[in-house]
Amino acid sequence: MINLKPLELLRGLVNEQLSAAANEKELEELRLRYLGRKGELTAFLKQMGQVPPEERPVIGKLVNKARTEIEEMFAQKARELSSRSLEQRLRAEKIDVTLPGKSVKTGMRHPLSAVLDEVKEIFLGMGFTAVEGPEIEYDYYCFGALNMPKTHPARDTQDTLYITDDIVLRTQTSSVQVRVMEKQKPPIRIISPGRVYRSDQIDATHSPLFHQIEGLVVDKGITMGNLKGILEVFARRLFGEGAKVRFRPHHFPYTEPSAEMDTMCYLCGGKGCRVCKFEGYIELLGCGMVHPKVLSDLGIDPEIYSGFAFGIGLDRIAMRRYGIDDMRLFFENDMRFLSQFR
Ligand code: 2NM
Repeated sequence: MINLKPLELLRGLVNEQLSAAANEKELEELRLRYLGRKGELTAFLKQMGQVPPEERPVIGKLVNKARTEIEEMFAQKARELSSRSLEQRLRAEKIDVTLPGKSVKTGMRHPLSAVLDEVKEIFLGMGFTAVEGPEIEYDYYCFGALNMPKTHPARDTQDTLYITDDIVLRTQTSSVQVRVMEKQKPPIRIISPGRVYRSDQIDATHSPLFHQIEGLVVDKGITMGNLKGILEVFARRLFGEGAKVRFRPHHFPYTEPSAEMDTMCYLCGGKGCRVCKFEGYIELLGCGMVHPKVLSDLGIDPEIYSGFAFGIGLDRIAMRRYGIDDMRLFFENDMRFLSQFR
């Protein structure tokens, strides 16, 4: 008869030593000691040969049960260790997801660029093409070709910045349109955006550098009606479908007739207030039918062709659009100002 007592002892011993095992290495050592080929349990099982055949089913059952239990103890311990090491790793690799992230600084459009893009988009949508030209310009393109001879007051050094006697910083982008008319036969339908310069003292509403977008249409049969239609649509696209405009007679040397277009005051809606100086309307742009002399001097026959042109100051539109009361803010590159236009 085989003594089953050692099997009981073995089970207790394994249980005790397993609880003491601190890591996978110690566990593996124990596994070899008890379950390995030369292990103690294996040795015990080998004694089964000595058990008389009639007792084998009963003894075998008990021994197998003990083995299964011991194996399960090992498996249980292995699970414990692996979950403990996972826990340790999670603790060690813990990150604080509530820490504030590093924000990526993205740029933003300058308010003048935003307004320029908006105005450009409106005219490009009506079939205009944008053309650019030099900011340092011959006075011929800036004045001479625009019906402003040497004696014209606009050419006074009080108003214009001169590089040499006949080279200036352009005072309007009409110079670009002269260059186009000089080279290109009608039909012409262009806008010319860009920087322009005047010899002005800097204050809240004046700057020696400012921004313009001018437009020019030359073709057969162009009338003042076309001018009014295009510019009214422009005002509605810019300020909303309810925008009201009015045209007032004006004078420019290069257009005849000339006009200024106003939009109804955004603050008082036409009643009159401080913003519109009790006019009810605010000036938006200058415009007119291109003077026949300007056309003919550039080789465009005014008996066949006619055209209209307009000039828009972007800085003042941007000031109105964003409620900015000092033009100098546009040019000082102060991030506290610029970062408000995201
Ligand atoms: C304005 C107002 C009226 C204008 C005229 C021309 C050109 F080249 F065709 F003669 N370009 N732009 C023009 C007309 C500009 O700005 C206030």
